[in-house]
Amino acid sequence: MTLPYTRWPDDFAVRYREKGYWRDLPLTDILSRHASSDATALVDGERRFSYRELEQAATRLAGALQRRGLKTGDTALVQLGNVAEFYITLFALWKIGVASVNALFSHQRTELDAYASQIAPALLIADREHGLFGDDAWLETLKARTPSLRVIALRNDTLEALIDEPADNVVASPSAPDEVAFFQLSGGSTGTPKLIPRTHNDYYYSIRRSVEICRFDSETRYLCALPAAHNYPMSSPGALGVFFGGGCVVLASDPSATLCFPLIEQHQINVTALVPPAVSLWLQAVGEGGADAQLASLKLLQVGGARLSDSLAARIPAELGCQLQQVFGMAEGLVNYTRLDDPDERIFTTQGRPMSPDDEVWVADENGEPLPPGEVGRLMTRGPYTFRGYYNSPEHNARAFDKNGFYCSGDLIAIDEQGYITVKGREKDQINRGGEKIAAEEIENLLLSHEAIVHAALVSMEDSLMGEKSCAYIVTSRPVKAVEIRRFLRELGVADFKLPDRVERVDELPLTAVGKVDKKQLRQWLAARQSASE
Ligand code: J2J
Repeated sequence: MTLPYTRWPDDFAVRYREKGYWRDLPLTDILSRHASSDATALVDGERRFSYRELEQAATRLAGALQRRGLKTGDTALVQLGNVAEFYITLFALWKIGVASVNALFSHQRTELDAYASQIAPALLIADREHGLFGDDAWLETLKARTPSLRVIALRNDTLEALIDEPADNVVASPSAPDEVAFFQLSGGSTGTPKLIPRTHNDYYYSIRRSVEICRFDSETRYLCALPAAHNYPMSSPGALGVFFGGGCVVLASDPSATLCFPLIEQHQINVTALVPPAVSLWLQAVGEGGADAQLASLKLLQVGGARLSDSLAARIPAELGCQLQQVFGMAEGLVNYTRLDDPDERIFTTQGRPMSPDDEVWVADENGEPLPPGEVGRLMTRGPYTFRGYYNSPEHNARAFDKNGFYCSGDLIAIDEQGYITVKGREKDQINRGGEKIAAEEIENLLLSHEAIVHAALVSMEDSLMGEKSCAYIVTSRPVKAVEIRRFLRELGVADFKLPDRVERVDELPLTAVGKVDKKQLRQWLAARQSASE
């Protein structure tokens, strides 16, 4: 009936409740508290949903799934893009206590397979519009491989009919507030993507506190242009924060200026969230003239997911005509914000400070000892909405946490005397491609399954727009072209953003003194090549 997860120790749970962080309410409360409101909650293209309608649609879907035997403690694999059905499904599953993994729409076979094998889902909700589900070929493979799968509902096919079933005899049965509500996706640094159990209590607190800091309310009109399933546009404060406050979410399928600027004007959007490369493109679009008027209603622009350069940051108020808020968060929990009344200097040059008074954040040296303010080291954190362990991953957890339950995010940071954080780099073996995270090991393993590849190492290379892109260094038994490698990975079924932007064949990979691939050396080679070609 309940899913296993690493709990907070009892004394922490007591304290988090005493302080009012954990209120023992299910996440369904975010919507049901507005159930009698006719205010517009969600706009998806031509479709509009009031709070009442959204709540009713979620209840109908919950009932339809309940009638098909889904129950508390079951799990679901969900893959929906930025469409109303994403939220209808989210709330429907919370209502009946089914914990989902919400895959990104960019995910392909490899990622979905990895999630399905970790959670053994009873339910699959996906979209015929996705290449994988255009016909039943891969679905049949997935079904054969996933004996737990009992119910399948596809958007643009059978999902709509379920949402339209009458809401007879629906029994609200969310999982208990201190149990797993759903799984968030880790950016990852390991071979298989890790899942993050999020409880109702911890996630609801992170949303409420975000709403307070970002001052979301019924006047908020939020454009959701990043992938709706990602933790940032979902909870920081994201769409769930908007729903909590009674505002309106407008969906966009991507963050391009051509799509978003007209939506901002049409729907009088006053806040949105972007990753740094999208900011560059927006600045460029405004620079080309004529767009400023379209952005007139925009008051606040949140930027996070990857490091925003100080110079780009400083251009935002002047050129986009809105306030900047930096957001440094992670699906594992901890979220830092610059505050709305912070001085410009701090907003432009720091990634903010933790949102909760009970976020414990400190900087460790390589031996795990605390460093003084201002020094650069490993980010260590624990708190009322930071998880205590990846799902079913005892070995990885042993490395990712210290003995006191502090999570080591793999980020290298400095904290100033006022508690503000600047992100200085990264220790985890991950590439941050404009906010999209690539676990090097995952791609290296796939590369090694190619018959001609003997050794493989994926490293980041600097990119003026994306911040980072990926380069695969490979040792091969015969000449292989970059296009062949990319085609090979695509055929294995991996999200496009994980395909190496560049492939370098070398005779051997440099090794460190202990015999590991020397990625620092590889990055230096790349940097030298890039500066030579400039
Ligand atoms: C530098 N690096 C950053 C920033 C995240 C809000 C905002 C973002 C995420 C997110 C999120 C960064 N500057 N401003 O979940 O709720 C890098 C760090 C971090 C990792 C987490 C949210 N903001 N990062 O990006 O789980 O390396 O969450 O550890 O995808 O992104 O990635 P993810």
